[in-house]
Amino acid sequence: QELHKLYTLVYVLNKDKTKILLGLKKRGFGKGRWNGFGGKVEKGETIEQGALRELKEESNLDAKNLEKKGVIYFKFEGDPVIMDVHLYTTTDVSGDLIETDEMLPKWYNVSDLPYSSMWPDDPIWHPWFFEGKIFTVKFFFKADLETITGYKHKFASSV
Ligand code: 6U4
Ligand code: NA
Ligand code: NA
Repeated sequence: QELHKLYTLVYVLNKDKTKILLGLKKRGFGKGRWNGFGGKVEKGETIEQGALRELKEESNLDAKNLEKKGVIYFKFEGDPVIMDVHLYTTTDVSGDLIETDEMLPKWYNVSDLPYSSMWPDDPIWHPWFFEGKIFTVKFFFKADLETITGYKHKFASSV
């Protein structure tokens, strides 16, 4: 029996898409790793509302519009829960970027991302993302949260 839990992940890019805003996660799941902004979708909100809320909570930024880019599924050995991470991007944000209890934000050149301190699946799907593809992918991890034992992906026209 599979149990799915909904999460969001927002990648904020600058207008010419040469820079990406990442946050160093200061607590909880993925602590010590650089990733996009996001979290659990709460009861009573849509996935997109959850994405906007988490972006705001974690960076203080408001996004005008989000573009859906994919869904990344994570299965960890020994855990019945599948994480469904809904991936969005935006180049249109307003407000003052701040460090929060959860995230230390930093702009990176997309050509120079800190992959050794990111989730190990990121270098696999980033090329698809940066080529503008829409995709679904499922990653199978060992319980160590570090080792990928396999993945399956598909490209789509929408997700
Ligand atoms: P709390 O502390 O309960 O408020 P919450 O912010 O709701 O937590 P969190 O931060 O645990 O949820 O959610 C996990 C976040 O990590 C989501 O934004 C998805 C993101 N994430 C998970 N796997 C990722 C991966 N491989 N690469 C990545 N982000 C990932 O960049
Ligand atoms: Na989060
Ligand atoms: Na949350």
